[in-house]
Amino acid sequence: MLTTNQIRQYHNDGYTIHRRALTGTDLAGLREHVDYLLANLPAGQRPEHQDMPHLRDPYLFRMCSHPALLDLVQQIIGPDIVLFSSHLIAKAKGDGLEVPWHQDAEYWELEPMDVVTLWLAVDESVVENGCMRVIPGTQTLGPITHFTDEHKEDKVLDRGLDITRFDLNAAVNIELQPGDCSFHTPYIVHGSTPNRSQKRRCGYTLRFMPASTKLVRDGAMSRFWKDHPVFLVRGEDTAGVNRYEVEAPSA
Ligand SMILES: O=C(O)CCC(=O)C(=O)O
Repeated sequence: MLTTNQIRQYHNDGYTIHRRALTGTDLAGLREHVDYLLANLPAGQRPEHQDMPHLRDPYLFRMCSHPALLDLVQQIIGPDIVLFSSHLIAKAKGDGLEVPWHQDAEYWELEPMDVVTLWLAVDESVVENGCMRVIPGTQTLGPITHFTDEHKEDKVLDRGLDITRFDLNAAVNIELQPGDCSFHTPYIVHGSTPNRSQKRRCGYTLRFMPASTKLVRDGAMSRFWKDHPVFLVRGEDTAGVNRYEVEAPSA
């Protein structure tokens, strides 16, 4: 379980780290499954761009509903938990793409912007192979204007922030061992460097919102979110603001 200090850090600094969230056969199974997926990517697909894989992969969907992970998430957002999205970001050895500095909220239309990301380390993720970096406290700045990245084809995202306005000495490297996880808030400024090392760096990001957060389906980003499936993975629909899928994805 998360300690009071971890929960306080999440709210005050915008992130926290939790060790050994997934262990034993669960962790071994995830690593084996990811190895298989990455070895069998469709031709031309980069391993960083595995967006929403839980919608087509029952194994990953089950991982997104893993009781041990939901127990942690519940401590942050409460008992009614909605699986909003997920993204497998694997940076191959020697060739992994940079994730530009950004705020996740730039890509989402949620009311309120209450959502937590659980970043689960599939591989060891350290400075050498391009671990995630966060700038603590930046979540209090609210939405910041993003710019289309000049070299977006070499990046995981097409938009980024003018980072010169931030003190990069304050950035924290989120170094994790397989099975560890971090949590971050939707407005915290974060990113990661390319992976030039000889070690793959794979993380699985799981995004959860409380059932009181509404996914706006008919707003400015409706082409992305209009028909996006969301799942009540724990608790009850107490707020009635979303349309949930009734069945888990099947193979
Ligand atoms: O995996 C990374 O390096 C960045 C992940 C990220 O931007 C996120 O989980 O929101």
